[in-house]
Amino acid sequence: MIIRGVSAKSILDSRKEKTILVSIKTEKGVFSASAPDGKSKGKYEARPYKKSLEGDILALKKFNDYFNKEIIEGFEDLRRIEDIVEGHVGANTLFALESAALKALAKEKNKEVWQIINPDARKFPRLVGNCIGGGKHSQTKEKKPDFQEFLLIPFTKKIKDSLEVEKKIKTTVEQDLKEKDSNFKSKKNDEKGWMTSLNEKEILEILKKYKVRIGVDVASSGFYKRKKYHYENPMLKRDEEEQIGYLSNLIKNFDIFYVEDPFNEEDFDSFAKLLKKFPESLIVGDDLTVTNSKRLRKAIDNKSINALIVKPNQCGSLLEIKRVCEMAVKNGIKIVFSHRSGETQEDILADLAFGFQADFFKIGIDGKERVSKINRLIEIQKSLKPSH
Ligand code: 2PG
Ligand code: MG
Repeated sequence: MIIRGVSAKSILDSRKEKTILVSIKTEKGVFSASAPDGKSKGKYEARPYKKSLEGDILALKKFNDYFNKEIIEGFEDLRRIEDIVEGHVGANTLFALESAALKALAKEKNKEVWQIINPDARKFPRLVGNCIGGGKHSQTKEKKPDFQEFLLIPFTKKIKDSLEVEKKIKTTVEQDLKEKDSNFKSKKNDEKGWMTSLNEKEILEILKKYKVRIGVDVASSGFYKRKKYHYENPMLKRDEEEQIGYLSNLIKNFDIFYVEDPFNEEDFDSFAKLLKKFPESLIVGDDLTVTNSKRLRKAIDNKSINALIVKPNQCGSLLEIKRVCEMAVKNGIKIVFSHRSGETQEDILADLAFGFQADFFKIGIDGKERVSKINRLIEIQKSLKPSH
């Protein structure tokens, strides 16, 4: 496949903030892909743009003539694209560019995007759905939970059925919140999780009655300052030991299956202590590992996690994502492909999650930007039906 031209422009994401859309022209047509954007970003994530979105658009324009000298025949040839733009664009731009290239390549080869990554992929990830939110994703002056996300993790064979389970529970949870939270206004946050003034214990008390596994994204780097976790609901500070104690009680009392970023992004040791106590739960790195193979290596050496978040635009390079996924599989670490809080209707995340054989797919339960990706996963599952 020969790339005849590359162009980019800015579009608006689900938060009405600017993000990049990249288009690639080949003999077969024009193929576009856009990048999401986060709000509770890890300190070690790659920058979304080198200097600015506009600067990256100009950089791609400048390199336009270099692309048509390269022949792209398979996934590994993304290296040729990376060699051209490396150091000149940020992770959002690189991810959108490589995604558009994969779409073009899939068309060229008359295949699906996931088949370009791994034609033998068969296992489907379990959905991890955001039901109630707080932290940085709920912009409000009123009280809110300090934890960023309360997640539902159903287990059904069909993705379609898991989505139904999530939707049903989320609707009933609205009634629970109406009863228990006098400030509740049926409002949703950035990821379409319910906004509530309840705190994490009160929320978990509601969720524990449902027949589904429960997860939380503590996103604790967001409220860690001067060696303490600064809780606001209720107002109190916890040091490392107290944070371990508090989380251990929650995991025990509410049978929590999935715990993301329980500690600050530098604290590999506390992650390891929690994992040692709860090897049956998933202790998940997000800001800790930022889809970066060096950070993952450190987490593995320290025995800090048994699951990790993969967010393509944390690093931008699909080749690095492949390295991260291979390292995870080799070391028995579960892979969770994840959306960002600012999303577009781009659905390639589903192909990537399936192609890289993710164990979990973390995504909102409603909103067109989230549902487009679940629908794509359902479509892939339907297309493979005879063998299932
Ligand atoms: C997270 C993500 C997605 P953001 O912390 O896991 O839920 O949030 O995209 O804001 O980094
Ligand atoms: Mg997270």
